[in-house]
Amino acid sequence: MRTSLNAEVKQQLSLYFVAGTMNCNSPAAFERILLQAIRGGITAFQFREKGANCLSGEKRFEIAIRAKKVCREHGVLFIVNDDLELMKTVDADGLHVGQKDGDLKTIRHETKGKILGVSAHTLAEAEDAVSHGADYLGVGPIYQTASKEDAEEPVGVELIKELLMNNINLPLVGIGGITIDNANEVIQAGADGAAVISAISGMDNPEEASRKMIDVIQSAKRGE
Ligand code: TZP
Ligand code: MG
Repeated sequence: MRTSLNAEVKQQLSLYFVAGTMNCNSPAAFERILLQAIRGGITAFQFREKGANCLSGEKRFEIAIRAKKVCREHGVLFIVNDDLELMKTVDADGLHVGQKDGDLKTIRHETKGKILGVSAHTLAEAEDAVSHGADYLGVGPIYQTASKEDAEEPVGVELIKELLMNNINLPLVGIGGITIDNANEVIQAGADGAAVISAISGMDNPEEASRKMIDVIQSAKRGE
């Protein structure tokens, strides 16, 4: 059961777009960019509405519902960042949590039947997430990022290699500073996918950026 879920999740996490309205300047731009990213071929989306200028309450809920709807219509996985209640209310496919987002045992219990992703920045954090039943790991920041205020120091693709050498066999998604120019390196190191904010949301043409990125990732996965 774990193994087949793993294989499916590995494919679904190939190009994982992460964003909230604050990454896109306005709620309207957020919805437009998400649709463009979907048209470009993203395979998963994480609704990460946090930090300065983020929406709360009813507005947050409404935009999450619409984002989930458009993801579902196009077969894109819809994950909510660090908001268990929102994940449940909108019936998302899963939840993503960081190291400071609460007790993993409780979170795993509360996300039964859903995909649980956990951010890991060291081997010890990865092992802890595995032992608590995480379904995939967000590994990073791989490179320097400007999109997360409290980001840890970049770990490089070496952490992905280290996790694999230590038999961490959950789906691994690199995150942090990943662009069209280095996505190849992340997949070659053994990651199953790349998660990006600015490489899609910060582009003039998010659809084209997504298309080029998924092409690079799929080629790297085929070993080309
Ligand atoms: N977690 C680790 S780095 C990061 C998050 C949410 C930000 C990634 O943004 P970008 O623009 O793809 O570097
Ligand atoms: Mg968090």
